[in-house]
Amino acid sequence: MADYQNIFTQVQVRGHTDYGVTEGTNSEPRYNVTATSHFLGRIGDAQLGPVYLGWSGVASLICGFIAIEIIGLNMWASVGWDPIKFFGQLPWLSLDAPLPEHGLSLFMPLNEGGWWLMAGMFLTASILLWWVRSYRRAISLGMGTHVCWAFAAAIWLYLVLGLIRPVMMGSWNEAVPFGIFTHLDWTNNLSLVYGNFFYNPFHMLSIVFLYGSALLFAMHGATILAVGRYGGEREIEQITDRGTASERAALFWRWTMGFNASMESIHRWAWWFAILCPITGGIGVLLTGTVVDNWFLWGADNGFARF
Ligand code: 07D
Ligand code: 07D
Repeated sequence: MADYQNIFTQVQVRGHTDYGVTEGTNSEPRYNVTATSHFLGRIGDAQLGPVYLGWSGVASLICGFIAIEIIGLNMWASVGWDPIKFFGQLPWLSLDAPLPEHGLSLFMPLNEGGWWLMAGMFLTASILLWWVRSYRRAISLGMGTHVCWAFAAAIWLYLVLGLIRPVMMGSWNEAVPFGIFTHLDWTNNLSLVYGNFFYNPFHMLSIVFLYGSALLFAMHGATILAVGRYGGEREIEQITDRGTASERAALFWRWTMGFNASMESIHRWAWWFAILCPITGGIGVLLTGTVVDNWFLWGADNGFARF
């Protein structure tokens, strides 16, 4: 008899490596090193690999490695090449954006922003190449490209923060530094210098979608786990049949709040909430300093900020 397995059951499948489908368009070469892990089996699929190695993935990893090297070596140099200080002070170390006098120049002394610019170019190339990889793998598997477009939404915010807004402001100095706490200081400063981000309506929207994403994620995850005993995660069988886990899940929400999403629409809700967080956020950052100089005063002018 077929058994339902979930995180509380003990069975771990250990068979021959499953290489996945090979027919049609998705018979691309994969790096055939595989392993199984008991720990991974507890949180997901126990099989590790095979991984597809394509030009975009390899190029992305090389660019990412160069960016991390430039950032890391600059940080290490900043503590006199002392390895203990490097690890001990890592969260506070930083590779800062170019000095304001260099404007949007592409050539400047390395320690006045040249290294930052080079690291930024490699990091951006790495992220864009990883996007290409995710797009090509999706097409190759005959899937939609929803994951790639969601990733593109995050890349939009990243590009606004480090490229588009600095270009519009005429200075690389506007961009984010590479550093753990320094990028938090930068975030706080941007809010302070431009009159409090809480009065930026696109910051408000971005927070709505951030909090909303967490709420939807909790509701959906909890609902499916709650009908796990009826096989709720086997979505296909659940869509048309009456009396299924899905029907109970839907009824739970209809009885609780009068409305229920469908098995398909809940994933559209999740996708839209998630992508709208960085999309609205990017708009809010782009307007800052370019169109609006002080969000509090802008709020006062528009009737919602009060002195
Ligand atoms: C859980 C997926 C895994 C990803 C992780 C991040 C690096 C960076 C590089 C030392 C949810 C890997 C981190 C590779 C190492 C160097 C040079 C994703 C998950 C675990 N931030 N931010 C963090 C980035 C911005 C803000 C943490 C990146 C803006 C605040 C981490 C970017 C602003 C807080 C981090 C970026 C901003 C953080 C945890 C890029 C406004 C925190 C991130 C490329 C949006 C939190 C100490 C995480 C923290 C935090 C990375 C941009 C604000 C280091 C890569 C400029 C307020 N940010 N951030 O879990 O603990 O994300 O900081 O744009 O409180 Mg940030
Ligand atoms: C950063 C997208 C880019 C990331 C990419 C990933 C790698 C790593 C990983 C190897 C996160 C690249 C990954 C390179 C490889 C491995 C493992 C997405 C990113 C492509 N705020 N605030 C937001 C709140 C305040 C400020 C957004 C809350 C203060 C600024 C979000 C509060 C001040 C900016 C949000 C609060 C301030 C933001 C970010 C509360 C001063 C932004 C959304 C409760 C601290 C950013 C419009 C996001 C934005 C932003 C939340 C307070 C400043 C909703 C909850 C008032 C300057 N804030 N904030 O998805 O978009 O980020 O603003 O107080 O720029 Mg804020």
